[in-house]
Amino acid sequence: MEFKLPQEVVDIINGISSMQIRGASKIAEAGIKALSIVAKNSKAESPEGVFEELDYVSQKLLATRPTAVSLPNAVRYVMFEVYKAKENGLKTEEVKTKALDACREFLRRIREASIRIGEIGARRINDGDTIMTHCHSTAALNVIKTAHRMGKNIKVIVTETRPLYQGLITAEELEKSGIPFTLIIDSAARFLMKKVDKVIVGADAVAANGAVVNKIGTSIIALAAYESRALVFVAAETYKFSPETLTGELVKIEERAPEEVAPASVFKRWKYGSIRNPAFDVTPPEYIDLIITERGIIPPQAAFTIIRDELKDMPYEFQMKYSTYWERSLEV
Ligand code: RUB
Repeated sequence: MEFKLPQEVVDIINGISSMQIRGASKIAEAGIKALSIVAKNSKAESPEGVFEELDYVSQKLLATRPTAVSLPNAVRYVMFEVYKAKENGLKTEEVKTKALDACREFLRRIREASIRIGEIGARRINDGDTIMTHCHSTAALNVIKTAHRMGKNIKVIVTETRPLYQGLITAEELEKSGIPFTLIIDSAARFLMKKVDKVIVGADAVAANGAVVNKIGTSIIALAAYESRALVFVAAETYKFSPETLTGELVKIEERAPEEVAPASVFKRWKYGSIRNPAFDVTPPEYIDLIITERGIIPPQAAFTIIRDELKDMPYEFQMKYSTYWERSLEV
């Protein structure tokens, strides 16, 4: 069934796919906002109707970008609450209320997790530490900002993060917070690693074996840190752990347009050449010292237990229905 989505929801869907809205937690937040707008404006006259409308927007949201697991986890949480309400015989308006309550609850979880990660992670930062970070991660930055607020004297090395330069967003935030930083090109990461005590990055997904999917280049930085005996910390809310990886799927790595890497006027002339532009890569658990979650610090090998707790009583088919593993049409 097709529905006419409110313009604000269409804008969110387009905003995520065009990366105006970006970063795993911001993407989840925007997805939840879209679901709550649909629930609020729903004209459905049956519990099934409410479920179908929300399912429709969920599928569109899941078509936007495939890698940040925060989005399917957020969608799945809300849809499971709506599904249970419908199955338990609640009335139409009550199902809508359940949907809105679930949206509010997940938003609260996003906000609280972010603050808690800052507090927990900051305790592991020492006075005088030099920290390298990659891309722009709200969670990683919260650790750095909280450590700074605690009075720890820290310096940050920020990679520019080609091709879209999200490192500049990080640099601007550090500037506003009065935290000393140095911006470097991505390929200078190993050259400067000897000055680094800790690498702190965010995550788009954490797999059941503790591997971390994050912005392309993260795995090279982790490798250089390992070689140089600098510690690697990943700041990741528990809603970034991927239940799909427990049931055999791999996290899908988004490949973006070649125009982000080189001008079309150049590569369109090439007879022999092509461009690849993977947006994320996978850092194996061996190169990660710890993952900072809002429930505490865990070794990457404990990722499985977080995922198992998240899934609890969710039916397998339901879990699969809201996985980004499946191809969907983005057309709205
Ligand atoms: C962003 C990125 C971030 C994670 C975590 O990639 O890789 O490190 O999403 O971010 P993109 P946060 O810019 O392609 O979305 O901690 O803010 O959720």
